[in-house]
Amino acid sequence: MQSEEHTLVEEKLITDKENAVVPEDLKTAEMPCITDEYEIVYQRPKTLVDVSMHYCPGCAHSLVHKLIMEAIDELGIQEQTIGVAPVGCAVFAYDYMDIDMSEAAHGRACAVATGIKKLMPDKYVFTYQGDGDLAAIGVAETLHAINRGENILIVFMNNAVYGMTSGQMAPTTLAGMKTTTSPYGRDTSFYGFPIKVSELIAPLPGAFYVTRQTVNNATAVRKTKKALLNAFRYQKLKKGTCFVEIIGNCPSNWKMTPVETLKFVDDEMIKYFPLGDIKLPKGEDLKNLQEDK
Ligand SMILES: Cc1ncc(C[n+]2csc(CCOP(=O)(O)OP(=O)(O)O)c2C)c(N)n1
Ligand code: SF4
Ligand SMILES: [Mg+2]
Repeated sequence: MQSEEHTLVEEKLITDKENAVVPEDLKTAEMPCITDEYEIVYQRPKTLVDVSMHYCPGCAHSLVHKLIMEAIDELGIQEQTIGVAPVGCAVFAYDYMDIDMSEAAHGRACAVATGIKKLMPDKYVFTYQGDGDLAAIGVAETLHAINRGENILIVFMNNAVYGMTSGQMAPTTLAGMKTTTSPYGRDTSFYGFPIKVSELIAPLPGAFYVTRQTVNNATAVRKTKKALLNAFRYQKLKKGTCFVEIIGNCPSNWKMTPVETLKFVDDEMIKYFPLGDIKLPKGEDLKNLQEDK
């Protein structure tokens, strides 16, 4: 948390450059007090609405929203993009994404996205869905949309639980993982095994690009951003569905601190859900991409 004094100095630097005063204890030899001397290296993407989000502290949803919006900004496709929000913790995604968006009933995002894309084939259409939404109630819509090769992007947030409804077991809950409906840990002899959705859908002929990423460290965040950028770009080719699975977290329902969840992703989640590209487009499929943004 910033001290009151520090905040005041920052305000001074921004609003009153000529007369800005830096207290002795904040001064360093290298510290210029004119903001024009700084190069801007990071800014909130303009497509990400400047409001507080409702997510719990440390939740990956907010970070992934930002990455999607950065990708849209960088590709300059804000006006041409339509998103479909899920039912789940990200149900209010449309409050944060300054693009055209539609809500879908629980699990039906791929069906809604299909309708939108068929009516407006030149738009960039994506769904944003949790594991309960996509892999449980929505598994039929998801498989059929991909099998039809719908030219949409599916962003699949896998946090291994039903976050919004207080942490029930999801199709992706790890073996042994405690949830509110598996309080002694998921017993696979009773509940079955966690589904690897990316591996399940990759063999479908309609799947064009399938990758699994995470966001628990800076390198992973950059890779996820690249995957999202590629997935949006590939949509122009009209060759099939792009599927970007992102291993997220849920500090509140995993009963961990945000930092502990990052370690859990490394130690447990990505052991069962290995990261990387599962299906890549063939070179010849990409030959028309260069002229596109
Ligand atoms: C038809 C229907 N069934 C059940 C629910 C209750 N419900 C709301 S969100 C949710 C699960 C969300 O989990 P997930 O998709 O993994 O999203 P997360 O909150 O973890 O991001 C459920 C079962 C609902 N809203 N509608
Ligand atoms: S309950 Fe879990 S998934 Fe939902 S906002 Fe909180 S941390 Fe994120
Ligand atoms: Mg979930």
